Amino acid sequence: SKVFDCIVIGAGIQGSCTAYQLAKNKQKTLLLEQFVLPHSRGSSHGQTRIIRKAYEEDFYTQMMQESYELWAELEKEAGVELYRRTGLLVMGPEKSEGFSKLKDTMQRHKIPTVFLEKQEFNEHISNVNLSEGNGALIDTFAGVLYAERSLQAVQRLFQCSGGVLKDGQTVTGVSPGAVVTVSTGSAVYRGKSVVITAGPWANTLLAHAGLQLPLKVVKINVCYWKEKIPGTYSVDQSFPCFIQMEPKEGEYDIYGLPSNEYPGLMKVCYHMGSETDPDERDKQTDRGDIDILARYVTRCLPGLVPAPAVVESCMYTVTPDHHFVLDSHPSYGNIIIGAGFSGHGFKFSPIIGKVLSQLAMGQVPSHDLSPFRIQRFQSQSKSSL
Ligand code: PYC
Repeated sequence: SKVFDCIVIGAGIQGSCTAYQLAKNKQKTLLLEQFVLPHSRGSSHGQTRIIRKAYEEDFYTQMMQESYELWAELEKEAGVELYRRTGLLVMGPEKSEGFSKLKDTMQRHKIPTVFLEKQEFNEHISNVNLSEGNGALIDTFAGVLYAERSLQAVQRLFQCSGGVLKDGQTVTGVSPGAVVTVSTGSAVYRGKSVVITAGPWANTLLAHAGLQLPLKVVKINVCYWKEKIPGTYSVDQSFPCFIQMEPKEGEYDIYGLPSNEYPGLMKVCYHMGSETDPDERDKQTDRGDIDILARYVTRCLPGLVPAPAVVESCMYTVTPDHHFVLDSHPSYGNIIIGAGFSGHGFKFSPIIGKVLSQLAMGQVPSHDLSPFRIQRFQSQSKSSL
């Protein structure tokens, strides 16, 4: 049978962007997806995601500089709007390490930012109560990515560049070698390299190649809250996206996006969930996160009814340090892994696609990937590898 230059396993946003980069570079590329497309069973569905440069870590802010350029290129190539600028309001305990680091990173990289004192906050941001002791800033070029539209656009561009996309193909075997053999229930494919971007199924796939990563799959309750007065938190009223950094000790961030997919409903979610088997996602019914959100909405977003009107489901695949895995397999250099996006990878997908494609083509990646190496887990937990 035909040997592909590369087989990408998993057609979520990371795999689709990787496959597109490969096809653009004239690589004969096969993109495999276990479910029939489109679907809502992974981590790339839903209408919107946040795009921002506001990060604590320099390496994410730096990668986002190029990611914005690649998103703009994609928009042009696809001929559809993928990004809408709304700004991002970040609120967090003023004296916390996280909020100070984020402020420093924004300043060091000269990211256009507005710092809001309490009085300015009250003047400019209506219908939000800033928590006691919290500081606030606005990442002015942040906004919303149209997620599902982006995924479909990238897959379309991939196919227009000569790429082969096969959905409804569950991979049942990966045999390493100079040419890697990938088996599905119905066919056997061969590739000079393989990229595994299987999201919550990363470890299921990696088991075929003798590797397990310390990944935790969690179910996210994607909650939409009704505006008491329609339009209060809408993009048309210039309401921004927001991130509330850890509202309380031991809690995770809360984030929100102005009403969009459901007019009159605003998306406000908790940045963590309870562990789940990705094949049995809907058996996880924990709603502890919704209780935290309801208390936050009551306290800080008084224009919303404090009980979610719609709850949808998504999954995060979380690493112990919440940083991605972008690396080659430690024993097989032609098996490339993109995993553990920990609920904040979508905005990076064009740049992630670029660096994973570079690894698959045996090139030196154009970004420093040292924060994303598999080796970092070895000192933490030898037994998990
Ligand atoms: O990384 O901005 C983000 C984000 C928002 C919601 C989930 N991730």
